Amino acid sequence: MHKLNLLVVFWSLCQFANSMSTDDQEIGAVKWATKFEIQIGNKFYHFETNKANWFQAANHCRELGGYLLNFESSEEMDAILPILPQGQIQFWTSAHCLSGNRKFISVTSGEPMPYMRWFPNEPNNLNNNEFCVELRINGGALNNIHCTNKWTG
Ligand SMILES: [Ca+2]
Repeated sequence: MHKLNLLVVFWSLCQFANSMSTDDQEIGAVKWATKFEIQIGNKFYHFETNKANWFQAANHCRELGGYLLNFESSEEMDAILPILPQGQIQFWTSAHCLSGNRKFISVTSGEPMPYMRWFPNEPNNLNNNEFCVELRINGGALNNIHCTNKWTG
């Protein structure tokens, strides 16, 4: 586990969704074990402690061979939350509405987000300028927020 040395940071939360056959999955597991060290079901996860805005986080996940995280179900969200570093921490998710129609699309799949657990009164689109979606560990829910936010601690 990485040492937490900042109170508020935006971190990247990448996934590698494994849709290969069982044999290939084992090979995939070895191949990805060092980069995507958390496995739940057939998905591998990795989080980064480098601060990044949403665009940087999305690109960084692609560089690693993964994508920013999609929550596909309530169960997946409940499973990953206790594993992540706890505190006033925000992780970027793959959800955005940059196309301007206020529909939240996954940059990972290009499809509407399969599951979104919002904080009460979210998504509020404060100042008409919140096009990306963060996961806040405190409260364990989603909030839409400015895509270029990059807290400096
Ligand atoms: Ca918001």
